[in-house]
Amino acid sequence: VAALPFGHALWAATEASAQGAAGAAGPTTLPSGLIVRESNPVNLEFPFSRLEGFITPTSQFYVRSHFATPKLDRAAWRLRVEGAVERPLELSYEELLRMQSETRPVTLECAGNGRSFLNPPVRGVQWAEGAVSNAEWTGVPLAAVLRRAKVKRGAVEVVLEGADTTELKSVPRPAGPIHFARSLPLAKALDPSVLLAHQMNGAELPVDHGFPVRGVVPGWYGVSSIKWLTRIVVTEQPFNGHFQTVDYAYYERRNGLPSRVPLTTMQVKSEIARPAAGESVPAGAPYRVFGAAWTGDDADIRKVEVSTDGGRSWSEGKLLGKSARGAWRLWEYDWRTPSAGKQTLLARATDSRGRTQPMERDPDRDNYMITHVLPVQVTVR
Ligand SMILES: Nc1nc2c(c(=O)[nH]1)N[C@H]1C(S)=C(S)[C@@H](COP(=O)(O)O)O[C@H]1N2
Ligand SMILES: [Mo]
Repeated sequence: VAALPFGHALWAATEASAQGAAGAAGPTTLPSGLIVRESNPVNLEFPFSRLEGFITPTSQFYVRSHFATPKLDRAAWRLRVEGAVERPLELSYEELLRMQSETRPVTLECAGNGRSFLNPPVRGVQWAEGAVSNAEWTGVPLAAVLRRAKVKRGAVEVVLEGADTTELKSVPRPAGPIHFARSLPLAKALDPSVLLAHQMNGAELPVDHGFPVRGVVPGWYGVSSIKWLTRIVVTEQPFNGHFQTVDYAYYERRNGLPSRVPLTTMQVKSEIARPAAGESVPAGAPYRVFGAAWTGDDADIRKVEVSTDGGRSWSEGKLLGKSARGAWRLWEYDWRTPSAGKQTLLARATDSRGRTQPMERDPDRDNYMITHVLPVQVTVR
């Protein structure tokens, strides 16, 4: 693998060698094309090189589950709303569905997406580029449920808790089982775009995606979009649960002090779907480079620049469709391929807040938020 001007030689690896620990045989692929990263718990990757349309078909949407999948019964399911509220609630599935629902496209990206390209390797599921997908979600705004429960003055956060449980093995750990849970600051919880979703792409949620009801938090890493939602707790103190501050957190330097901060908003990022790493493309011919780009809340993608010469020169790609905040934007770039040889393609996105993908990995991000520009090496022949 050729050295690149910015000092990393990853991504160019083929699927098999990018697996690292998964071994030479490579991962299993399901009939839908999903790549099995782990089967127990279920962790399945969208084959990103098969990106076609704006909406990811449900059968191809990545799955990230930490513990055994809870099989919940619709009739017995209840959503409890408690804590710092005037009127604690217990909603049945029918009661929730009687409330006004909205439908919006939202991209979920796992904060560990792209982890297999880090060198040296870091802990966690070894995702390539497909722990990201975009679906149309239908659900009741969380804000409407919170209004019913009447949030007390002095409330600061809203914790969403799933029905799935585990006993942690690593220290520090509390005694006994814990649920998967994450909090949102009250202002984010009241943002009308945050949904308690009961449908995905026009059908009931599949069990792996959180049946019967999950949170969908646009613009935030997937971890906040709690599946198998059964409890909402409004708190008067910030929540410091395991998946809030120990895991799914990183060190941010504040006044020179590394401080533990929960992962929240997605960082600006683009990925090339085609050509795929290791692909051969015909020489001296037109080739449509194709991918997707996304960013965090309150911003849209403004441009995607593409380099087909390892970063020496850059040209603007074309953004496709319309911008939908919280959802990815597809893009393309018409490449006239050169004569035979190895070529390195790069894509770099910029959002409406002027934030551009970094060329270098920030080591403080440890095993999350992998957004630096990654090379895709292809053979022109
Ligand atoms: N209850 C629960 N919610 C969860 C998880 C989980 O393991 N349990 N995983 C989270 C993570 S890390 C991600 S990236 C998204 C993935 O959602 P998906 O499986 O529908 O793609 O769900 C989030 N919500
Ligand atoms: Mo995730």
